Amino acid sequence: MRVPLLRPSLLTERLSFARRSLPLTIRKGISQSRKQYRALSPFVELTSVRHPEIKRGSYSRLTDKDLSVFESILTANRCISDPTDVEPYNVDWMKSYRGSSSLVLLPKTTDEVSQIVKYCNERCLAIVPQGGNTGLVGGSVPVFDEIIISTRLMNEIISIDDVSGILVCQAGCILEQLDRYIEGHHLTMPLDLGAKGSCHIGGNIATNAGGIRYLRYGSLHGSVLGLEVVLANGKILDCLSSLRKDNTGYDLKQLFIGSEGTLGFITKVAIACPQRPSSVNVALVGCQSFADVLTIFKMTKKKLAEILSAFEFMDTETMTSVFVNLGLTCPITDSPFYVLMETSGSNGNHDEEKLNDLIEELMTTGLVQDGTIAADLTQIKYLWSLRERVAESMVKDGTYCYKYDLSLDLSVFYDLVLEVRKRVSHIPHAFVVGYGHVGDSNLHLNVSSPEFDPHILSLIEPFVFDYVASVSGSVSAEHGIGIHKPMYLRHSKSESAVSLMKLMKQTLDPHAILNPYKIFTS
Ligand code: FAD
Ligand code: 2HG
Ligand code: ZN
Repeated sequence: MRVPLLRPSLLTERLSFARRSLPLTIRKGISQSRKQYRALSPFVELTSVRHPEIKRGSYSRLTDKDLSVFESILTANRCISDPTDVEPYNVDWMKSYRGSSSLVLLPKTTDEVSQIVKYCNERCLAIVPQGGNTGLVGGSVPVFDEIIISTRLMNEIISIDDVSGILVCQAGCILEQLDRYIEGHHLTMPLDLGAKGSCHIGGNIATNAGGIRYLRYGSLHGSVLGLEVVLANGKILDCLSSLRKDNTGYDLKQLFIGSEGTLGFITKVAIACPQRPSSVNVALVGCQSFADVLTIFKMTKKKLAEILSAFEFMDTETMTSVFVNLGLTCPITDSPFYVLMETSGSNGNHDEEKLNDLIEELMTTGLVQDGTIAADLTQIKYLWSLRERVAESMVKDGTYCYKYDLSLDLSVFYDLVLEVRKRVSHIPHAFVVGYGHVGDSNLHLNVSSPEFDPHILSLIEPFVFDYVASVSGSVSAEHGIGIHKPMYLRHSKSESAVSLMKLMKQTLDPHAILNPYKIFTS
């Protein structure tokens, strides 16, 4: 059923679609049997069993004496060793990776992290830094018995400067809580992502997270001004500058941004926060083809220019996943593709006029058939939830989700989704969706199935990574390499670059105690 919610004549009225409950067309469905299967298999296989090719390094094994040293640094209640309490820290958000650590440490201060890491280095005990454990490449959980050091209690806001917009805080602050805090100062965090309610700013920096406002605020390589990092030998590296400009030699903090916990443990962060926009508009439109998505993107950039703050796309299978698995509904249905666009500015009338003009033009030219503009904050949040909750819907869809976050030239961007769909078309329960940050040329390709199936994996990998390499894309646009992609690192990095990366790793972490088995194959 097509509901023409947005017509040029209605543009200024705004629509209260949230009150409507629309009948939805469900296409290739997520069967009941799949849901039952999921309920029956909560067990997550150990990564070391699923990947027997990964061999445990020659690290020491944890002893009672080690535990008492950690207890003397932290007190006993911040050393978690009860297996039931340790278990959630051993399993990643997707429930795809599971380690067998027997100890989680919860430091509160940099000095405590420094003492712990120094001791681990001397004893050759491997460790995994962990933030909100929302990472999507298995980087935040152990493979074997690595000790987990969580930033959960390192959540102090140190300072906020109203004039410069610079925030200094500990690494364990939750992204959404930081954003709420600085809202009172008319500032906003320069990144936003679906995991904001759980992910830590230290984890965001360690993964160089992208997210939905990358288009507007750019990379953390630009907004992070300073870092404090505990190195593998326990020494504290003070690069916590809060200067916008500083050209005194090598910019060392950059090394740790996106290093996935393999070069140092981030303890404090200085980050530049932009002015919070006072006017935000969100529109969701439907169109017929991916080529139309690109034409809409071009027109949107031209028309909205400086107020454009997000441009995301979802294919119809993606929408089916959020409808079926999360019970969400949408004011527009039956479109092969959907685009969610957002404006952020300081003049409501001006921004609305620009957005309305754009939508009117998109409809007049026939590029867009259906669409809606959110009328208030509740509707803005609702429209965003259709996009931000895709990852959650795909984990609910099947027990296992094969995830890819790829940088691809827009000219070949969606072809890969079609190719993968073809490759698994004979598997009844394999469900393929394509969505993502099209404004940043970042495709999210997800395939779900009731359980981890090596056959399905063999149909997707290495095909996907080979394809990406053949068109000079990147095997990771934003989630990182983690434990999922070390053997594909060279698909996107030259041999000379990998050699220098390894040299840096050896120099900074000679005993390789920091997050072993991640990024590199050996
Ligand atoms: P964790 O998952 O705990 O750790 C991630 C990595 O960082 C690990 O390798 C870990 O060892 C390391 N690490 C963590 N803390 C530290 C530290 N203090 N020092 C050194 N290393 C550390 N990612 C995006 O880029 N864009 C998105 O839009 C996006 N959306 C998401 C939506 C959902 C629903 C989910 C579940 C995830 C999403 N992600 C996204 C992935 C994930 O949220 C990000 O990678 C996030 O930045 C990870 O933060 P975290 O605190 O959970 O880190
Ligand atoms: C997003 O943009 C995240 O929603 C998650 O990066 C993507 O789950 C995924 O594949
Ligand atoms: Zn993303």
